[in-house]
Amino acid sequence: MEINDIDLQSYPGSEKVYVDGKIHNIKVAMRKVSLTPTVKIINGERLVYENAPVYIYDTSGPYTDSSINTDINKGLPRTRESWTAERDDLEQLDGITSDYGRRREADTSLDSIRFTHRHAPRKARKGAAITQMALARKGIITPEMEYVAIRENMNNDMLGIKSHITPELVREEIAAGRAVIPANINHPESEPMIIGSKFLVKLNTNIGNSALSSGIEEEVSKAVWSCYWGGDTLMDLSTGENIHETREWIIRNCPVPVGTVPVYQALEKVNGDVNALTWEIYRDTLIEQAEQGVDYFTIHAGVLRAHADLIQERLTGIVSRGGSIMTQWTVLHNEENFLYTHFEDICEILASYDVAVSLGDGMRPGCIHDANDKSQFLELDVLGELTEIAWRHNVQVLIEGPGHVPMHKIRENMDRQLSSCHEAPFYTLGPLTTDIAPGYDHITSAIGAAQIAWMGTAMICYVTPKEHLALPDLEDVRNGVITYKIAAHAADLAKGHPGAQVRDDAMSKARYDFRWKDQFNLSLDPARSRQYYVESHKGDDRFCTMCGPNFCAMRISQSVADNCVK
Ligand code: IRN
Ligand code: FE2
Repeated sequence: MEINDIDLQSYPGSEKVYVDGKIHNIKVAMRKVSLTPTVKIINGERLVYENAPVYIYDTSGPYTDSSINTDINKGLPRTRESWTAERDDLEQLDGITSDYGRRREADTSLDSIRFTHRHAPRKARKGAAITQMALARKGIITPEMEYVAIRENMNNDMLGIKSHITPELVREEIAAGRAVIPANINHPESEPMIIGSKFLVKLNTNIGNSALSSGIEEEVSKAVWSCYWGGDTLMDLSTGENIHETREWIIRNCPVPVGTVPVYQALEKVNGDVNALTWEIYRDTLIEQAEQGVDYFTIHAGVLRAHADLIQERLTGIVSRGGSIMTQWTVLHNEENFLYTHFEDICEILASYDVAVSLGDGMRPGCIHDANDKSQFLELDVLGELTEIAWRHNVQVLIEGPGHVPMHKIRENMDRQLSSCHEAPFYTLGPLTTDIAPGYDHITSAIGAAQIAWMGTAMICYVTPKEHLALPDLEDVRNGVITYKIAAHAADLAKGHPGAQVRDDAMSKARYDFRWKDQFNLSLDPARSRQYYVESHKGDDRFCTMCGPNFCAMRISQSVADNCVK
């Protein structure tokens, strides 16, 4: 499928609305779903009750605003640029200082697809502390902080639901390191979002070409598509050709924060030879990507030389790509991991652009057998050490977690993460709760993701049905995102996030009223729910083919209720 085939206007009954900030001159995007009225005939009298619209947290960006012309060759509007335009703690660079990616691609004659609008990147002035964490610690509520506070409260202001989520709470959580707003100053196309256990559970999607498949167009399509279905952040895990250019296209067209694993590109630069990797090559890659606008980096700095031998006790060794690369490097060189020894230098670079660090779990278990073993938890302790270093540099931190974990071992992961990593937000990959269902690993993992999110994990990394089997296509991305929206929302309900239940209640009422269109429009996947209904529809809207006309319990129960009114 090409990007043109994606029907981005296909959320029926919806319109894009914007809520104004009270502190800053910002407009927060939401999706408003208008509902039809409830109609009842009682004692021959026709009674009509209006149903209030429902506001939905919206990650689709300008693509679903019919008043904005989007063109992937030009990129999205650079809205956030004006928020920081006046700031004198930032300086404009003359051009891309780290030119490696472009030089290399010039050789591969990619001129025809070269991105048309390049922007000179910005950076913190020497000595200036510009990150969201630095500003929060100074007591400043930034436009980004106000934006996420409004965004998290979708329906609450309108419905008068009391919410404790205020711009001041956001500031406090960022200052304490318990929440992260990934917002590189060089990614002004992105709409701010927050990752922290007091906020809505977020989901990350991974896309990226490998050496074998996927072109730039296709990757951009997947990025837009994943945002459309509800992906809160997006990681570009490309490893093949044209990494720099693919990423440029994705970032310029992406309304959500973008993450990467920079060691993948560093390894490309030495043609896949782990032995030839150096700190200098890695450092230049960090700068190159930070200037492009990557919002968070997965950095496997907790993989230590001393832990390499422990993997012999495992059934599936190391399953993290970054973790395996760095472990191999420490063994080949018989030296400590340069990401660990240079962690202070890394933090200095990240702080200049406000790139958040997502401390990689290179030792995450890759099977049920290896869950919660020694190497996994030793690494977690190292991540806790690194968290404190990053915070000293005002760098925002996420902690990555497993992997494959059976249900009875999930709680220990959350408890240990909280105590080892000083309450920095936890970001887990599933976890998959069994190993026996390839083809269905979006489900094996969503079971674990829902549980760990309920326990306080702030972001869950999606898994698609193709996990362990193949590179996901657009349909897999859609199935993965929706499955993870379910896990995240189930956790939001269980955690009592203010207003989370508004959409469920509206759906249930529509179901009880047989307002089918409203049910489709309120659902996570309107197209699919509608399709299933329509396919077997028998002409009467007062039942579906599941129970037929005489056995619809809701219908029977309604006539009981209506008779009581008489
Ligand atoms: C998330 C939690 N633990 C791992 N992840 C994600 O796994 C991470 O953010 C990245 O997107 C992906 C690949 O990481 P490895 O295999 O290089 O560790
Ligand atoms: Fe796996």
